[in-house]
Amino acid sequence: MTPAAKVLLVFPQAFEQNTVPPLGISLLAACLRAAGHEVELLDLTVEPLHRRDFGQYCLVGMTLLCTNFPNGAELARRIRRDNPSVPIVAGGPFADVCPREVLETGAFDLVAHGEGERCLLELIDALRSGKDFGGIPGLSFYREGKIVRTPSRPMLEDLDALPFPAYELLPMIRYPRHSIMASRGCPWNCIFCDRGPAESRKVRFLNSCWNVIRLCCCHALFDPPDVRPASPAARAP
Ligand code: B12
Ligand code: SF4
Repeated sequence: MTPAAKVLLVFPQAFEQNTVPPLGISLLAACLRAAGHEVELLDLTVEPLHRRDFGQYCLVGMTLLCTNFPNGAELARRIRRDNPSVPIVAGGPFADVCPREVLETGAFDLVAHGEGERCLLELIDALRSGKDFGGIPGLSFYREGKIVRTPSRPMLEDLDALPFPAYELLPMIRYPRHSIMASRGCPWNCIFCDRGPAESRKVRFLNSCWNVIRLCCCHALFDPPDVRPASPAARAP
């Protein structure tokens, strides 16, 4: 068991503000906290970047979309300049599809492919215990001047086992809407579509009761006047 780590997860500034809290890094934060780690979340589409000592983190992780890649790379370069020993990891749809473009910026150490929940925990364990991360599935990185990619990892089967997203770490008042995850995956194959790293052909649903509880918690915590149960089942006494 390695000691607890302090991790920063960032959604870099994009073309536009997020109108809902970023689900991916909120889930990753909740998983890290459940494992005893300390996490800070920053959604730079809705909040400014205040001065901070990036050297305090054992890892900085970013979600990259095509819309925030340039800003994410710029931020990673700034962090790298003053804190060369802090690993910077990119995940999310853009990093998943374009790992070369991300790694060639020279600002990111690693790209995480696919679902990040287990990958990030294993990576932090490896970094904290000084083990080689080359055996962790779902990563791309430079080794001996070449980009190597480790085998893909299987998708999560039991989505109900995931914790509630760590929305309490975000400025929830800045989002006009909330979202909850009901499923992952899509069985179809439209040629223009990149399903996203947390998706697969196989559809995986959350248990409906658990989902209704999540929805109610979300409203109760962040939007009390507007509690609208999603299904008749939720209105039962
Ligand atoms: C729902 C959704 C939205 C919602 C956001 C909901 C939310 N709560 O976050 C809304 C409607 C707001 C939205 C908006 C937009 N979206 Co959108 N959206 C999606 C959708 C359908 C699902 C995303 C999601 O929540 N997945 C579930 C979570 C759990 O997965 P995730 O975010 O990918 O995170 C996981 C992994 O990526 C990984 N991971 C993520 N970050 C990190 C970081 C680290 C360090 C690690 C280790 C791992 C990791 O681990 C996470 C957990 O497993 C995807 C398509 C898809 N199926 O993925 C498109 C998608 C992400 N959207 C896309 C786009 C283009 C947009 C918009 C630009 C559209 C527009 N023109 O306005 C905007 C961007 C908003 C912005 N501010 O930039 C594209 C991105 C393309 C790309 N290559 O970058 C996608 C992939 C759709 C597509 N195929 O074109 N979107
Ligand atoms: S666009 Fe993508 S997610 Fe939507 S139905 Fe087609 S394959 Fe599925």
